[in-house]
Amino acid sequence: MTALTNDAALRIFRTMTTIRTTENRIIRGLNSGELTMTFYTVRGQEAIPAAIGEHLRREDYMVTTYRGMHDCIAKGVPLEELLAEMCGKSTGTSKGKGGPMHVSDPHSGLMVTTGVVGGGLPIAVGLALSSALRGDGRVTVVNFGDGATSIGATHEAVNLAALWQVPVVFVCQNNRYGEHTKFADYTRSASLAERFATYGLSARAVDGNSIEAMSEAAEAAITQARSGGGPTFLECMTYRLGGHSFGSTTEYMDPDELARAEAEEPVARNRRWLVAERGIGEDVLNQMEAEVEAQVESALTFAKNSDPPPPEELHTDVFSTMAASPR
Ligand SMILES: Cc1ncc(C[n+]2csc(CCOP(=O)(O)OP(=O)(O)O)c2C)c(N)n1
Ligand SMILES: [Mg+2]
Repeated sequence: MTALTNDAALRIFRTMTTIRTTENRIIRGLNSGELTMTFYTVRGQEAIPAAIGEHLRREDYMVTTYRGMHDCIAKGVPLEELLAEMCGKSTGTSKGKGGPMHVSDPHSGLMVTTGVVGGGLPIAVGLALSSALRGDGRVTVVNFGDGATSIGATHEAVNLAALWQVPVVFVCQNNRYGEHTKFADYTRSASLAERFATYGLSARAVDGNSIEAMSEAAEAAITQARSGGGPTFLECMTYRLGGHSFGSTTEYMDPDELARAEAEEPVARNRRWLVAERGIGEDVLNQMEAEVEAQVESALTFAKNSDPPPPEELHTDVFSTMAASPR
């Protein structure tokens, strides 16, 4: 295991800042009517993919969910094309026909975004199996929520991955809520890592809001998968700092717990850590934040200035060959 350098910690924090700045800008646009899209907050979950992205290669595969903007950014999907896709524009990763819940960008290894809870895991195990058969050295990372651990497909996928020892990392982003239901109201398991360890793969819980802890866990899991050591299940402990989706309430959430999580939210927390424990200067961080702010604004301008796909392209890219029309 290599020690986390200040350069690596700063790269991870920059990715977190890009994610947070992009979300803040989208929320501002949605609130004012400037933007229209479905949006699932990733606020509070930034450190997980930012640390994972630091240890992945461009050709590695990633699978994510509707709550996946942070994963897309961390995997290296170009911000302009990502925002254009989310805005339904022809310059987007899928020419604006996928939208925010179906982002895919094979050029950067972001293979699938799915709205089907638990649906990503079998796809990821298939991708990892293809890498094992081809011997291409790629690792697949699949992100999913805590609620997805109550779906049958999740268990089928983890079981087969452990049996076949394919190069996959299961990243459970445990934000303590499945839609409007809190963790303790849908399972008696205290620890998902302990429950999934019984399938016979490496499994551990990690502080998903710490750059240092997440980077160490990600590096270990990715190195193990790449070297043929088999899959890992990471239960990344975090907290959803808002309602399920844009416009939905938080009234069913515990207000004290939410306030405590907000006080320890990962962007501010890791910024404090970089200054206090890593000796990074405020000037360095301020400059980075200003650069990111400008980059996000310019990417959004690109997206806003792009055209939607033309009506005559309605059926293009939908099927590999158009099926004959029924009579
Ligand atoms: C198979 C399936 N069942 C139910 C839903 C409805 N649904 C959408 S999001 C969600 C909650 C999932 O919670 P979790 O896996 O913890 O992910 P999070 O939203 O917290 O990221 C549910 C039940 C769905 N999209 N797919
Ligand atoms: Mg959840």
